[in-house]
Amino acid sequence: MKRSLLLTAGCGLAVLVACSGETETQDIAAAAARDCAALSDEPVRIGGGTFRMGQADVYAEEGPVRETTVDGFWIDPHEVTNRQFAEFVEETGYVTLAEKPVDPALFGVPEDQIPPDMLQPGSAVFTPPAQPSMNYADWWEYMPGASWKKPYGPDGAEAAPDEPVVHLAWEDMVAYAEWKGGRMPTEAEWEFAASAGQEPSKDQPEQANSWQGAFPMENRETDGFKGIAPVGCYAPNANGLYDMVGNVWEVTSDYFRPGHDPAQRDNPRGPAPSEAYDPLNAGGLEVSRTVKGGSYLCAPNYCQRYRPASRQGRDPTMGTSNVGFRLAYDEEPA
Ligand SMILES: [Ca+2]
Ligand SMILES: [Ca+2]
Repeated sequence: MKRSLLLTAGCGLAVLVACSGETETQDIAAAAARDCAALSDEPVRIGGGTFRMGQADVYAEEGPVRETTVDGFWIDPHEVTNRQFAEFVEETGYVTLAEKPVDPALFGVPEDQIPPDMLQPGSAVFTPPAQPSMNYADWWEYMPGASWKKPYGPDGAEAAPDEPVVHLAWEDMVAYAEWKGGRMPTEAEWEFAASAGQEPSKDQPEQANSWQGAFPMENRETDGFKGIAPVGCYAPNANGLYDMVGNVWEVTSDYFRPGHDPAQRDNPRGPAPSEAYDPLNAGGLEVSRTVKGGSYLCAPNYCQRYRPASRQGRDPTMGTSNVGFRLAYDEEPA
């Protein structure tokens, strides 16, 4: 686990030590303006098929486009919610990585050089900068006390039951998957389910929560949400899946490398760990996993990743306030 530097993920990345500005809060008034449905948790069957995976006209890491075949599977209809994760924690007593003290030895520097806050349990919270900036270090703050239970930090609101669970490390997601009888989806499965037969587009979608206005200073909230939205506030895609192109990024099982291997076309599983590389987590102690679909922080001027083909690497050892997940299943869940 490496908490000193950053972690990748999202429309930006990284954590940092110091930061100023106002911490994000859920916009209750805006949330009430949308009609958010109470969704079923029942996984959706995705029949196998062949599709054109990747996108050629936005970011280089999303190509090359190639015909890709995926076997059938089941997938959660929405991002795993705080309500669902709480059931797991109540039954098992599980404690997430963000809730545990940090081992100073993991930083690789003398302990007196480590900011004390970085040794406390916590996670990375998006915090709008006080001044215009395009440096992600200015809007990610390592916040002691932030965790899935307190996504905005110790002084913020409790986790809302119908919002996606965030601030989880890879191992936390895998623990939940094992308890639930599912697994993390591959990138190809996720993208096949998200694209749902539609042609790739560069347009900002209305089908999920993203960012309208000039990130990171101007959030117009014309989609109804300043921060995370509960699941089910936007129309599902043609497969009946919600929030595939926004709200929170979703972690897949593939290790990350910029660009796709054109030879991997039959149920691809991404690069081997030794072949993986994430330029945004180059010094990480563990290999980045691939995250998909963008988040509420993706805006036209900064992160046009509110699309099925979008992908970034993500340090598996730490969570943030804009990354979640959903499960896949090989057999119809009981
Ligand atoms: Ca929004
Ligand atoms: Ca999502």
